[in-house]
Parts: sequence; C-alpha cells; structure tokens
Amino acid sequence: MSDFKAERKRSLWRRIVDFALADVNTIVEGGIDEDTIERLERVLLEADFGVEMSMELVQTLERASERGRIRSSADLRDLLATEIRQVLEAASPPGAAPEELARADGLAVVLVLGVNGVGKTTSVAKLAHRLKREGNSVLLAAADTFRAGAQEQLAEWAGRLDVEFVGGRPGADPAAVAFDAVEAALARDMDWVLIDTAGRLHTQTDLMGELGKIDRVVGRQVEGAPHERLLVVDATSGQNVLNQARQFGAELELSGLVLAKFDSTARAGTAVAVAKELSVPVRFLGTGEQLDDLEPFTPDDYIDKLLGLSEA
Ligand SMILES: Nc1nc2c(ncn2[C@@H]2O[C@H](COP(=O)(O)OP(=O)(O)OP(=O)(O)O)[C@@H](O)[C@H]2O)c(=O)[nH]1
Ligand SMILES: [Mg+2]
Repeated sequence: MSDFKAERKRSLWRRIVDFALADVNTIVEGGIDEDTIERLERVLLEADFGVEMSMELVQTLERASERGRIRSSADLRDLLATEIRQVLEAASPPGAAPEELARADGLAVVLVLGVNGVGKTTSVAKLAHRLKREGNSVLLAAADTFRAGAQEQLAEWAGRLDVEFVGGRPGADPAAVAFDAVEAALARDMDWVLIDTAGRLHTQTDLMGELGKIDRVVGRQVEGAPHERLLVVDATSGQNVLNQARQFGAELELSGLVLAKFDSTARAGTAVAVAKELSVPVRFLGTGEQLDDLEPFTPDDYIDKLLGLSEA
C-alpha cells in the first residue's frame, strides 16, 4: 500500500487521535478545549459525516466534557460510538435485520437503481451470489436497455453465477423486460428476481418516470413488489450521496442503500450522514470488484471499524 493510500485507509479514530488529540494532556487535564473541538469537527467533516451530524457529535462531546464525563480518550471514543450507534439504529427498519433482504411468501422482487457507473450491475451480481449461496433460486433481469453492452454485462454475470437471465433488445421498454422477468420467475416458481436498471440522473425526467413504471408494473404482478428498492451509491462521491438519495427517494420509497466502492475511500462517515439526514439505512457495503466483496452493513461492525476498536 502506498503511503497515501495507507493514510486514507486509517480509521477515523486514528485520525482523531493523530490530528485532534495530538496532545494527550488535553483530555487528561480535564475536558477538551476549544482547539481540540475545532479539529475534531474538521476530521468529522472530512470523513463525510455531513454538517448536521458533525455539529451534533461535537456538541455532544462538548457538553459531556463540561460535565466532566470525558476523562480519557477512551471516554471520548465510547461517547462517539454511542452517538453513532443511536443514529444508525434509528434509521433501520424496526424488527428487520438490516443485512437480510425482505422475504416474501412467494417470489421476492428487488429493484436496483442509481446514477451512472456507481456499481449497480456489479451489486446485482453480488446480491445474486449471496442469495444463491443461501440456497435460493435467482433470476437476473436486465432492465438496462439503454446503455450499449449493459445486457451482455449482466448476461455474463448470470452465466458465471449459473442463474437465470431475462433481457431485452436495445431500446426496448425496461418495464416490459421487468414484466417478462417476473412472469418467467413466477412460471418457474423461483425465489428472487433482481432487476438491474440503467444509470440515470434526477434531471432526466423521462428516465425517472420509467423507473416509476417498472415499479408499478411489477407491483401489479406480485403483491408487495418490489420488496426492496435499493439505491446504489458510490462511497467515494461524498456529499453527492446525500443528494442522490434525496432525489431518488422523492421518486420511489427507498428501502436502503448499497454503499459501493467502500474499499476505495476513507470517507466512511457517509453512511452515518445518510442515516441522520434521510432515515434511510445503509444495507450493504461494496468492498471490491469480486462477487464476495459485499458485506452486510451492521452498526456494530461498522462502528468497530470506524473507531478502530480492533486496531487498538
Ligand atoms: N473497488 C470497487 N469497485 C467496484 C465496486 N462495485 C463496482 N465496482 C466497479 O465499478 C465499475 C462500474 O460498475 P458497474 O456495476 O458496471 O456500475 P453501474 O452502476 O452498473 O454502471 P452503469 O450501468 O453504466 O450506470 C466497474 O469497474 C466495477 O468493477 C466496489 O464495491 N468496489
Ligand atoms: Mg449497469
């Protein structure tokens, strides 16, 4: 790993210690001072916690410090962990394990959406891999009839995974592809259909309307479908993730986010910012380009990594 990359991959806690708590005595001598608070805030903002969350964390720390509740760096770390856990848990659907996709009695349908190039198709393949490994039958639907090569890309994944595939001709109506896919899966009594869609921007109203159409069409075929609407976002795009989640969330009720390319960034705060500002849970982290590189997102694991509890 290059020094630069090593630097970027350091846990948030390492960065806090090195940058904000450089003088250990700041804490030992009673509370944290103004300078430390400012540096802490900067580290949080740089890690993409977002303004709202960073401010709130810093205020909580300040108050705790005034009450003499921060007597060591361990106190500070515990307090951060508690605050972050609260926000993540508040955004999780009650009763549901965030890492489990919604089950249906019969066929379950998952709609995967997002802007261009974020990792949608790869995430569909990874999810299929995961479901198949758990013993489910899976069908991949290539509802991206827009980008040249998109059909072949998903068909290739289906071949590698040895799962069913339904696609459409270039320019075909994506809702018709989704319809055909669901019909085929129902006829074969299958467990899951994962629908891959074309990348789109919220400004492309016709393409956004098309998503709504796919959603309605499958909803008429299977009760409660789509059972999941997963927005894939690129973890390296920082605060844009919030905008994308807002814009797609205005169109469709999202059930969660897949934070792809998480391996390429140290700006891990995005997951917390999204939970805080939008109440949408992150469900999976994409951690590489291979099929196994998809990790269920659980607050405990995430906080462990973020605050370097395992590094300590
Ligand atoms: N490092 C890393 N790369 C990823 C991850 N997920 C996807 N990629 C890479 O990102 C690139 C784009 O992935 P796709 O899955 O084709 O993205 P997409 O959103 O389907 O793209 P469009 O269909 O063109 O909108 C590919 O080179 C993937 O290998 C991830 O979790 N980590
Ligand atoms: Mg794609």
